Amino acid sequence: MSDVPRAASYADLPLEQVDPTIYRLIRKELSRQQQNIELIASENFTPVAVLQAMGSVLTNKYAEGYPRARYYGGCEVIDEVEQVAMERAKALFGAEHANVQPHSGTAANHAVYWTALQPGDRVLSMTLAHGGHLSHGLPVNFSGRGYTFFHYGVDRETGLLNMDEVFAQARKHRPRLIVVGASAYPRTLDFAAFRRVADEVGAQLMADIAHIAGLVAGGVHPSPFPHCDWVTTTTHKTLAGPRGGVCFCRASSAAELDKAVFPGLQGGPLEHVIAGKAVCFLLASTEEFKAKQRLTVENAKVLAEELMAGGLKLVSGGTDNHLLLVDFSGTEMTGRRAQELLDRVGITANKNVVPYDERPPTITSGLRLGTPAMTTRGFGPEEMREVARIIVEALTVEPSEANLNRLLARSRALTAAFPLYRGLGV
Ligand code: DSN
Repeated sequence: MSDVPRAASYADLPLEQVDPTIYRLIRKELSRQQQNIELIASENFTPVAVLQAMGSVLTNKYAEGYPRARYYGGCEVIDEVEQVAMERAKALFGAEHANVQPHSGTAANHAVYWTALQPGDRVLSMTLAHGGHLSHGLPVNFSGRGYTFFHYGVDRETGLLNMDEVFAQARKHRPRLIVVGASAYPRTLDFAAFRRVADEVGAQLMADIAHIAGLVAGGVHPSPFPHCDWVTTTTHKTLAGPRGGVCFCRASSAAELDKAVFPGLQGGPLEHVIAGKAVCFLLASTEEFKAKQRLTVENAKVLAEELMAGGLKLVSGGTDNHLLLVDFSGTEMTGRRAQELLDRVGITANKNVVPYDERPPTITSGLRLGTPAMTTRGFGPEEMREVARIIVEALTVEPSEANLNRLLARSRALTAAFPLYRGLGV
């Protein structure tokens, strides 16, 4: 018999005892999330039920393959988990086929390119400089290296996508695939109009709805279905689920897309995350979630109006969705300085390039703000008005210690009134 007492085995001990360092850091991050006003447009607070699914024993299981076609034994339970996730994803969005294995939104995009394109093929997407995404053809990204991307952007005057420009670019470059989707575009995407462009030039159409998936599920943004041949998303932004990706396609492309995800691009799926996705899809089909999506948009409009009333300029003059972009072009303020000032007063946001920005991405002339996380937390229009006032003051008052501390106290008062993750063990 071993002389190591069974009770001393780390396998059964809680994190707090096994690794006090990591335990303390998780507690510290929990406290940061509880105290601050979170306005990063791509972040959210996932429900405890999703955290539980992700922290479960499903993390132990290898399951390369798909339900009922795996390369490992013991997958009978995992098969059910993944099947539930797939069925819920399809039902939520009205899709013919869903692959819930992509580890991220970028991986989901990679899988669609891998399926729909040959290396070097021409693709048309929104430029990152106007709100697109790295995986929509940035030269240093796999997408820009593997395929030939051309870009459309927004009008300099209006900050809006101009479908005539999209048409013109499509006619000029004859892409095999057109990508519609953005990570910093505050307005509604017209998927039907993109379909017409794609049909005119004989291209396939892919929507990347990572940012707006929750709004689509909640019925407050038009759906990319059935207009798009391919749809990708993350599950952790407006959907408020676990960090991960999903891709959708028509039934006729299902086998090809599945082959692209596995074995094309990934090995073993993260079944604990897939379980979290299943929980997220269930919750996103509830009336409570839909009401939150409506409030997310209303909160963004209130935030936009109050910021403009306070003298700040917004790209496109407002918002239709969950995010807005403050534009400091032509002023002394930069995105980086604004992010630092807001950090100092307990508000978390990110600097962001604005269309036609003359400053580099490390500085920027813009600040991206989003309402999903604080709406999940319970903020309504009244709280968003106070948030806007704090932002305007933080960016315009003399940044003395006294002024900034006064604003910090006001933002702490707001978060204290809306407890987050009460009673969470770690
Ligand atoms: N990094 C994400 C965002 O903040 O929008 C996009 O992947």
